[in-house]
Amino acid sequence: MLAAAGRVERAEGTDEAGIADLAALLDQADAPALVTGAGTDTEDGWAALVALAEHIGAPVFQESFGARAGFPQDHPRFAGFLPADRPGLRAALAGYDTVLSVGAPVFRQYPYTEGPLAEPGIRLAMLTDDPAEAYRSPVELAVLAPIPSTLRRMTERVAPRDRTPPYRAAAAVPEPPAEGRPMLPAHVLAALAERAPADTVFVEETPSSRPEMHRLVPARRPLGFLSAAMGGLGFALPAATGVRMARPDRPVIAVVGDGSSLYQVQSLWSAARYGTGVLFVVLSNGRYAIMDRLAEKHGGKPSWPGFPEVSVSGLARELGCPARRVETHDDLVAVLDSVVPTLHERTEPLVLDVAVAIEHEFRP
Ligand SMILES: Cc1ncc(C[n+]2csc(CCOP(=O)(O)OP(=O)(O)O)c2C)c(N)n1
Ligand SMILES: [Mg+2]
Repeated sequence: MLAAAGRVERAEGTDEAGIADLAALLDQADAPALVTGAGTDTEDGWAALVALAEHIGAPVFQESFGARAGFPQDHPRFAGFLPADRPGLRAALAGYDTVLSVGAPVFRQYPYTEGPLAEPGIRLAMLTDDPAEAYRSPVELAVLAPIPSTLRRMTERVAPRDRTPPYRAAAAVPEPPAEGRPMLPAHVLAALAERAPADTVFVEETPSSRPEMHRLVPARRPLGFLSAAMGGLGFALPAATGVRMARPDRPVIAVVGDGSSLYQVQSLWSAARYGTGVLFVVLSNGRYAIMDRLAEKHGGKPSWPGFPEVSVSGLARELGCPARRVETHDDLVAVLDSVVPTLHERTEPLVLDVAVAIEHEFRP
């Protein structure tokens, strides 16, 4: 398959031809699915995609490894995150005959695996306002146009379909760890999700527990999820600080791996210096756990050491940023109960350096 679009149509404003082509594609489908991503992450974009998904009763997947959420992840039409590998992608899309991506490339993948992105015969198309994304996506049709207005006009044109039942059950929340057992990342993420207001901006850089974060911490408002697309490290701590400065009306929580935090730890000085009340939750397992898992998968042993002696809370304090080490679930719950309700007003940042067990399985 050529890694390029078969045909690219660029709309100036919202072009009639592009709208008609996309509407026809959906009308011709027996089982359409939608995929969304960073390009739809505005108030307008979410509302317009919700309207289309409800009108045609289609599931909406979130792109893998994306920078932002394009659809409310607590909506009954939300179908979860696409897997990042091709066999996983093919399996996730196998039940559909037409897949329309809105505001996301077709498709982000990691790591590379052989074979097509979707089973042969499945029609792939996209609506995007990003020319580069359109030209490098192997779709039969890419329409370049402003996303929200195009979605609204498509929804007026496409025939409505019967609603099918919701696609996903709510995520199973883990029981707290038994007495004397270590916390897992899922315990921390569930405790955050339970307490965080719906308008929280979660900034993610937690490599081995990202799938758990996606499962347990749904984005409920536009700008509810931010990440460095494709997982380059060094983004989350300064990004969270910057977002809080730009949007002081939104609570901001960064969830960051301990290894990842070391790529950017000096930014905690800025968070303190500029009085930005971000909650930084560092999942401290003393390892580059994901790299260890990848090395094992390739039949090798990691050539990099663990770093259990490194104290991220110690580093934070030396940089002038208030910080606490958290070792037990009771302590975690107590500190979150006192801090999370203050996040709208806070001007003092806080690092929680949370001891978690190493994950021994990882499926991106
Ligand atoms: C700039 C950059 N350097 C290196 C990597 C490769 N890398 C991906 S994850 C990772 C380690 C992450 O460790 P940690 O944050 O502790 O997360 P864990 O896997 O333990 O959950 C590294 C080095 C990267 N993605 N980006
Ligand atoms: Mg780690």
